[in-house]
Amino acid sequence: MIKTPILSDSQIAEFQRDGYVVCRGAFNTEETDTITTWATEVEELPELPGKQWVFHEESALDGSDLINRIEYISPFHSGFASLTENLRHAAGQLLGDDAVLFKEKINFKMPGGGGFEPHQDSQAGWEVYASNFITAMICIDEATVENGCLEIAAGENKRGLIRGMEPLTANDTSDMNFIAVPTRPGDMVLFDAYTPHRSAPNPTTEQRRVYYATYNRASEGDHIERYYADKRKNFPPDIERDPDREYVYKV
Ligand SMILES: O=C(O)CCC(=O)C(=O)O
Repeated sequence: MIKTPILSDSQIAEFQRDGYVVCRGAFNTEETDTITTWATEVEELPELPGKQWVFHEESALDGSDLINRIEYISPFHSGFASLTENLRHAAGQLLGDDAVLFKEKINFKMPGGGGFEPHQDSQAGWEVYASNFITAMICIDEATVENGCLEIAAGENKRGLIRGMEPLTANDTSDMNFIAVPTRPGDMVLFDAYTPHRSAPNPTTEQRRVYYATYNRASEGDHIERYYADKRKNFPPDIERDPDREYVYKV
């Protein structure tokens, strides 16, 4: 059984100040072991059209094929389906409304896996679905500065959307202070869709898996199916791709 995390008033105040909050030990060892087993189960599911969305990348260490991330998991895994329900409460506390799942994924960041340019999640065109989102990140493997933990710019979410459909430029971030947020398995980080964040590649020999579940206000609609249908047109999972077409990752 995985618990339903409930945020304290001080955690909510921290989020309101910084655009993110780190909840250390949100899940105990037993719960974290369960989530880790589920992540392995998802990784081992057959990769088929119309199922969970698997994206690959090439290792910067040896050129081997790596799993970069797996999205759209809950329809095919009851454990993650229950976890998305558990996380809905904390997301709702920060949204000030009932929360509804918008998207979810596991970022694997295997040895040689790439990092993420500084961006706000809403830059990926999310504003057509809802006005803001809360993402809950659950740490599966220890995330360190060395293997590419999250780095977050506190309070910069107050600027709103800086620019759509491309990551932040060096000019945008020149006066931002990105703080490394190392996490241990079972820690949870919540942030909103305007909070700039980034992470470095993983040059180590250990993988760095983290799970992300993103929610919007239920009063702004349930968009998960439309979101993935829209995304399928421009950036489908690797197994569904037309070999003659070029697909460009934007944000
Ligand atoms: O997992 C990470 O290191 C960062 C992920 C991220 O920023 C994203 O998926 O938008």
